[in-house]
Amino acid sequence: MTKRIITFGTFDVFHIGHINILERAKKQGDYLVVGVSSDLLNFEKKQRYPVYPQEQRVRILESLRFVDEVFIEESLDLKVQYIQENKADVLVMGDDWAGKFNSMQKYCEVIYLPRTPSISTSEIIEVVKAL
Ligand code: C2G
Repeated sequence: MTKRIITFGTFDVFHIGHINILERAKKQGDYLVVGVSSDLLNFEKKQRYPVYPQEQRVRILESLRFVDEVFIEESLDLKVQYIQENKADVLVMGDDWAGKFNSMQKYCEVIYLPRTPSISTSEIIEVVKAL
């Protein structure tokens, strides 16, 4: 049976940390679905709009060979719905979210993978600003 994986994130200013988590997420099963935070949801989470608009972030993710399907995540409160709609067997998140999604264990397996050290969208924005 096909094992379906789901993961979520903004994936703004796409970088190697994003590649690493998506590649490792795909290795947990056979089919990887990615929920990309909408521009508005990112504003709610981080009090700023992403650098890349959601249509571009979706296109970048869709072009990766280890990503099978992409949808827009409109709200953090719809996790259960997204997991069920996508028939996800496993939810994968970076360990900056460790523990935060344990309530989803009722619906699927939940795995937190270690983040890639020393890189983040916010740090890249700071570096570019300082140039
Ligand atoms: N990530 C990583 N290593 C980094 C940076 C990010 O493994 N150096 C992972 C994060 O842990 C996350 C994914 O890449 O699993 C996407 O990161 P963000 O775009 O920062 O995601 P975030 O805005 O935290 O959104 O519903 C959950 C949220 O939508 C997650």
